[in-house]
Amino acid sequence: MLCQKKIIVTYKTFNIMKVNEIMANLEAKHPGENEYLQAVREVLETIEEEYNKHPEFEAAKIVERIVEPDRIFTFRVTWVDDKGQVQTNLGYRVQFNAALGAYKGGLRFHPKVNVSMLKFLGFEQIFKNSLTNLPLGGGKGGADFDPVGKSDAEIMRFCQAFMYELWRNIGPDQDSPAGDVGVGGREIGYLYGAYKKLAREHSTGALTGKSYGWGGSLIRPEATGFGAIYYVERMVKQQGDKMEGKRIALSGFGNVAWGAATKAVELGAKVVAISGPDGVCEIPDGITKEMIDYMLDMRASNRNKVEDMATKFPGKAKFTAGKKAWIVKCDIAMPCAFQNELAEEDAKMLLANGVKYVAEVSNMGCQPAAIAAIQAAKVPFGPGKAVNAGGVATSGLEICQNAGHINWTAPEVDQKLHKIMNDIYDMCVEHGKMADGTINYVKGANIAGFMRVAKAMVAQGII
Ligand code: 2IT
Repeated sequence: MLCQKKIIVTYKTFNIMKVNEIMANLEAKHPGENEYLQAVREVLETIEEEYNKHPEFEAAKIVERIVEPDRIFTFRVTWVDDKGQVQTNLGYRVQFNAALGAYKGGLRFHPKVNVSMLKFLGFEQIFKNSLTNLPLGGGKGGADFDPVGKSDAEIMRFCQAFMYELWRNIGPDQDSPAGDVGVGGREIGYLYGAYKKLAREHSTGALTGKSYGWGGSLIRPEATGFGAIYYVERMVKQQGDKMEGKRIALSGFGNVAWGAATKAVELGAKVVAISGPDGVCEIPDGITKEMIDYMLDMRASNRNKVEDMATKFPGKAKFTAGKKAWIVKCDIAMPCAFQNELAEEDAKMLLANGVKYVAEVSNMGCQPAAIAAIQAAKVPFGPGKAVNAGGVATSGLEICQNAGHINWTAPEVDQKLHKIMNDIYDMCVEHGKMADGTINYVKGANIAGFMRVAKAMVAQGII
């Protein structure tokens, strides 16, 4: 009797996660890795209650294990520019967690890339990939290489030099990178060519986002944006509302914003803003098919200027330098560019202008104070790891097609993508339903994503 009591007391006292203690340890161990610490804190705070109902998780120290990557590769990438000068960059691959499958996640080429950024992205990727219900572990990589202003030949030489190092650590059953900011179809082509030459095998599943015709999947380029709109459509329906006629402000003008704009227009919504590092383009009558096509030219030019849209379509798009997309009055705000791009003051401006929904399409696109302000105003908020999961989900479908040596048609892939997004949405509702009937999509996504990984880790033992 006494003994039993003691066990219960011990369990209650020690077998629970203490977020502040864990965060204090991580802050001491990884000082200055702010994005990574931000991403970890958000997940731990929202899963804490559910986690503590599972003593088997704490017994296996799941949280302490899941917050540290399995391993990180850091390597020097040296290449020769068009002037014949030798350039050196830093390349990385963070292999974060392989409980559910081989490591999977994009490569980001951007001058600000560092370990903290890739650890936050890799950490988010674990739960996002879990939400897709496909056998995908979590990883991320990239380099502090700036593609802006680089020639096509320079991009190719950089991708080849990057692969000299990375090729040994990737493969369809080991780790399969894809694109992210600064890495699109062209870069994946050069990366794959180099991989194939070095590895001496045509192993298409080693990279995703390939072009159609040599292993790429139809709908993969559109998938992140399409998936985001499928998710937002469910958020809108949940409120008894419809997409038709909604004014949408998107940030960025890259692959993700392009896909989202395409599907939004198809559903009868109006995209009234896109943006870039140079400012915002307001499009009062809504973006047209020609303008959406022109987004691809803007990306291919490597100029990184949204002003080009206003120059090409005078009278239709109005450029304002130095401002964000959030100054434009809209019903739905969808950050599609970079982490922490939507700050608290942006959220307040959106709310003052009557925004009805906010959905992150970029990874961790909103700052914590912005999310808090949006949620406090009872405006439905969709978190990136759920909203943008269509991209990696379709990468998973690309790997399936590669493994089976088959190509699915565009409607076949789109239908599977749509089902995956609907399932993710349903899981977020199931785990995010609050006592007052509202849905906390952040909580729902984190719990649903975490549970699958944690159960797999427990089942696979202490490794
Ligand atoms: O953030 C992401 O999910 C991506 N950049 C896509 C990753 C992938 O492996 O397709």
